Amino acid sequence: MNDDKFKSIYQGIVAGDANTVKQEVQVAVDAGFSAEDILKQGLVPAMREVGELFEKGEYYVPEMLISARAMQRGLEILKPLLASAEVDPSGTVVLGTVKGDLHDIGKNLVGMMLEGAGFSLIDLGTDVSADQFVQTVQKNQPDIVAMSALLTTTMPAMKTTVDALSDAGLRGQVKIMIGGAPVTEEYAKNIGADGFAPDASRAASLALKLLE
Ligand code: B1M
Repeated sequence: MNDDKFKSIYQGIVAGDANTVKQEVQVAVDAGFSAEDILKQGLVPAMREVGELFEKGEYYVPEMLISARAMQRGLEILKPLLASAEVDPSGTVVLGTVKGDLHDIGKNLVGMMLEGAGFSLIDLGTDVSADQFVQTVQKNQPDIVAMSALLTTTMPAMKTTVDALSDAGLRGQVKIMIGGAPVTEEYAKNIGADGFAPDASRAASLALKLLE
């Protein structure tokens, strides 16, 4: 259940009203609410409801897309607050949503929190193939490869990428972390990743831990 103080943000996302979301997020920031509270109590639960409406057959893909756009407008305001790193670079992370998967809101949040934790970020976007991950690791020598997947059907692309990094002789050079709604700790272990995080803030803590 969302908190009353973020009701208009919540309703704006569910209704796909980007202007209201943008305006109300700014109002909440100006009123002194933390970016994390606005995100966790307003935006994220609203997207959860959008998913539930889709499951019930009350929303279709266009409604999900419009709500996602409204959420992106709110995130644009929160981004500088979430990613206000005041520390030296902790390392470099290559981030992407795996092949076949176009969901990027959670991945973008993970990127913001990583930047906030002081990481340099190479964001490859969505629908990223194993080859693209391999080539980016060869070229940029990051410390961590971070993969997101939101569909049960695209999760296997995480294993394909882990295997491709091994085949290219790069597995020993990078840590691999994964996440996304259907992903679990157990799955991470099964495919040979180094870690799993259930949300964006824990993704940042995990990344720091992996480099200890
Ligand atoms: Co899609 N979709 N979608 N969708 N969509 C889901 C994921 C779904 C659960 C909806 C549902 O049925 N309830 C369902 C997946 C079912 C499944 O596989 N189990 C689904 C489906 C079926 C589909 C399509 C197949 C629909 C269709 O075409 N018939 C299609 C697939 C397209 C494709 O990718 N090839 C599709 C399309 C879309 C849109 C394009 C319309 C849109 C995405 C727009 C965009 O991202 N720019 C969309 C949306 C918006 C959703 C829901 C409603 C919301 C996703 C979201 O942004 N959540 C989603 C339902 C839901 O999740 N409740 C749904 C908010 C975000 C903050 O959370 O992404 O989970 P999340 O990220 C979290 C954590 O997971 C974690 O941290 C984030 C922040 O805390 N995390 C990581 C994420 N990545 C991480 C990586 C890490 C660590 C943590 O380390 C590297």
